[in-house]
Amino acid sequence: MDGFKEQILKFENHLELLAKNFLPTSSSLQVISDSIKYSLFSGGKRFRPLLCFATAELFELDPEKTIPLATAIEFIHTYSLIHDDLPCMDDDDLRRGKPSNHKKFGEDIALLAGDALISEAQKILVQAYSGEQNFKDLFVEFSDSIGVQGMIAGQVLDLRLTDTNFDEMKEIHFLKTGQLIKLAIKGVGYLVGIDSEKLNSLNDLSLNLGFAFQIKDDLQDFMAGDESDSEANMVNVIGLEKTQHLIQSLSKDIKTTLQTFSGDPSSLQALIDYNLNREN
Ligand code: GRG
Repeated sequence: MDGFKEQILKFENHLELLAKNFLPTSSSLQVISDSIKYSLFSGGKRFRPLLCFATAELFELDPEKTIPLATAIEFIHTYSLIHDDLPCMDDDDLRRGKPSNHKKFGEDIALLAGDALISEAQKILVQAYSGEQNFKDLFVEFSDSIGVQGMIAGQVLDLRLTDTNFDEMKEIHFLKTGQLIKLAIKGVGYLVGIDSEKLNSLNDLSLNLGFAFQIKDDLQDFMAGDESDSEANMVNVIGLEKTQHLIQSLSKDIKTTLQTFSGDPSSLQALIDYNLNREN
């Protein structure tokens, strides 16, 4: 991720300033501020924000213009992890090697911290982009991606489906992980104002990237012997070799599709390679 150091630094500074401004400071509300900060600043890779910045480069848009979008998506990502760890969901005591949010602050506060991140994300988008021509489309895409047609649907299928086959697993990954990755890439497409054919192309390649991102996680969990009972793992469905091959072929196809755009895809391609080689 070395090539992205400067952008990450700018983003972290932006997040810290924002957190200072929107989080309550009174002593009686300190606990919710601490809970939100705990999960926002606990070593996430910022993969989705980086996708926003790299997509901006593809379309020769100033990456700074995408910072509010990147922030809103990182807020939603953070909420989804807090809620995913709750006892009623995946019931995880650890996140990023540290106690999960509810372990540290209690289930009540963890639930509310996640909720607060959703409403703040919506406000960030409205404040930054409501004057843009494609704002309505962007906001609908945002709501669908995180809602019951998107990430929440993926979570429900993951919780309820048993003995998942390949197609079901692919659907879960497209919904649960793919939707936010799609939003990071396609969201920038709305800001740039690209035509619907290009938006569709971004849609498909980013869902495939989300799929590749999730099965890379599955692969790592499998290698570490860390497969939670409630979450399906692709390696158990198609085997180790086929999973490795699938990540490679998805990544190759996405890179090829990126070359059909007229701009410079090198930053996005670097993130695809980063996913192939990442160890966390
Ligand atoms: C409304 C209760 C309720 C739930 C909302 C929880 C939820 C729906 C969806 C869960 C979505 C989820 C946890 C998907 C997993 C996606 C994934 C691969 C997470 C890890 O992403 P990384 O590796 O995380 O980018 P870091 O730690 O780097 O930020």
